[in-house]
Amino acid sequence: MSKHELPALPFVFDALEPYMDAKTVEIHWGKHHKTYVDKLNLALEKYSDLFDKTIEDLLIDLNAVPVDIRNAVRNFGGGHANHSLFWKILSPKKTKCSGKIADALNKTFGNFEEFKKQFSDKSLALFGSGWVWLVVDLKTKNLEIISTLNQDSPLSLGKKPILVIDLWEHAYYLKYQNRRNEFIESWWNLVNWNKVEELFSL
Ligand code: MN3
Repeated sequence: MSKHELPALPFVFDALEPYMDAKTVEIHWGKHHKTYVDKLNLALEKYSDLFDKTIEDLLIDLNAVPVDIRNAVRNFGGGHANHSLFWKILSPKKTKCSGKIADALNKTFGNFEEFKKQFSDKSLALFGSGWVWLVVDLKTKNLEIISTLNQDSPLSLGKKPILVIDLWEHAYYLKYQNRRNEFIESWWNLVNWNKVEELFSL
């Protein structure tokens, strides 16, 4: 049994400059993400046997979580899992979409540029705070672009996330203010396609 922990960043704070500034990364990870982890642990204290479950297992079956902490697990647990993936698929080094994921994207969307356009359009159109994802539907095995609001996780919808952009204002406001389109365009430079391929192939 162990509490959930804030995962170490796979890069230093200023590694994603100029696309994502050091201050934003520091606050986003060290304050926002950390708060989700802390509040998740606090909620689970009442049902400490749930510390045996991974955050993924908790989110896959929210109905198995006691009703009085279900919303806390959905929000804070979702926040923890979503951010953990968000950091994992960012890289200071430019990578190229290739291999199996490139083939699958071509098959589903026609070509990479069309995928990128649909993903960016959905990110721009999202109203309020939330996330846009590339997921594998666990039943059909198809790739899909979906959005979720607040800290909802695709895991709770029967989908496996392999790529994600955080569209809460805290993810970009310091550098981009209201220019969400510029943040989205910059974010593409940071995607770690090697990691996406790895998640896709699991
Ligand atoms: Mn965030």
